[in-house]
Amino acid sequence: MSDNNHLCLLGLIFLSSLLTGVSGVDDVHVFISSGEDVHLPCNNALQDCKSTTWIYNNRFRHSEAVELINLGEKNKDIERHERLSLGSDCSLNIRNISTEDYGSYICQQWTGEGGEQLRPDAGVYLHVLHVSSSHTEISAGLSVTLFCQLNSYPRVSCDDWIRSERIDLFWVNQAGVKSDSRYQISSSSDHCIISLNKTLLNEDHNREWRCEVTQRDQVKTSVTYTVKSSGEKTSHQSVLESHNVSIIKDC
Ligand SMILES: *[C@@H]1O[C@H](CO)[C@@H](O)[C@H](O)[C@H]1NC(C)=O
Ligand SMILES: *[C@@H]1O[C@H](CO)[C@@H](O)[C@H](O)[C@H]1NC(C)=O
Ligand SMILES: CC(=O)N[C@H]1CO[C@H](CO)[C@@H](O)[C@@H]1O
Repeated sequence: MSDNNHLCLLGLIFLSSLLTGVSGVDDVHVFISSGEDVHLPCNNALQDCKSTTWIYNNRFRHSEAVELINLGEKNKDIERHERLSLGSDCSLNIRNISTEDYGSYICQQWTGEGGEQLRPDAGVYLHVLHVSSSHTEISAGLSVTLFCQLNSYPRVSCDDWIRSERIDLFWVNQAGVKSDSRYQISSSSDHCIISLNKTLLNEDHNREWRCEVTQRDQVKTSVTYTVKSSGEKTSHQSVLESHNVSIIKDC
């Protein structure tokens, strides 16, 4: 193992103890905004990745777990296979995250097809933040609602998970002031959607609004929206631009 890998492993252990806190189970939680690329660490990897299998679990969408990578080879039968790749450290890379990619990802090591499992499962929970808007083009006087949604797959019930992990969703204005911290939770036993809306007033145009997910008061990921007016009197066209800040970085 190279020094880099050591550092990475240490980082992940620190991260997982930080994020799981009370539960004591060393699953890793990764928060990411839609459209970004994500790197899911495999904490039980062996020297090469020929033993690595990645499984995806989201009972809300699939009745059974889906095998994404089988013994180091990508499963070409799945819809999103073009966005997936296996890193040299056996991590799972997913490009251009969509809101439907949230869920539980499990890294396993096997001796071969139908063989024995070499190490305990290593789990990663992926939580996806997505911001959308009621209008893509804005004319003067029109009120625009921005929607911010976190799609999650908690191990326990959604309400318990949010409370115990102290997850919060906020709209933050350009001055860094939090507003509208009341969010709505819709949940079933298998998934959890936390949503937060913000209606823009006229004076909010040309300003930046950021939706942030925090866990234990630390920002995990955020999406920034800038509402821009073109200044063209005849068309009154405005463009909604989005960019993002990713907090959990690749190893
Ligand atoms: C990312 O995915 C969205 C649909 O989810 C698609 O519209 C967009 O073109 C994709 N971007 C890239 C760079 O592939
Ligand atoms: C946000 O808007 C959606 C769609 O209008 C609505 O279903 C949801 O209840 C709203 N959420 C909040 C927290 O107001
Ligand atoms: C869609 C998008 O803007 N993704 C960007 C999110 O932020 C990361 C890190 O700054 C960029 O690398 C992505 O391109």
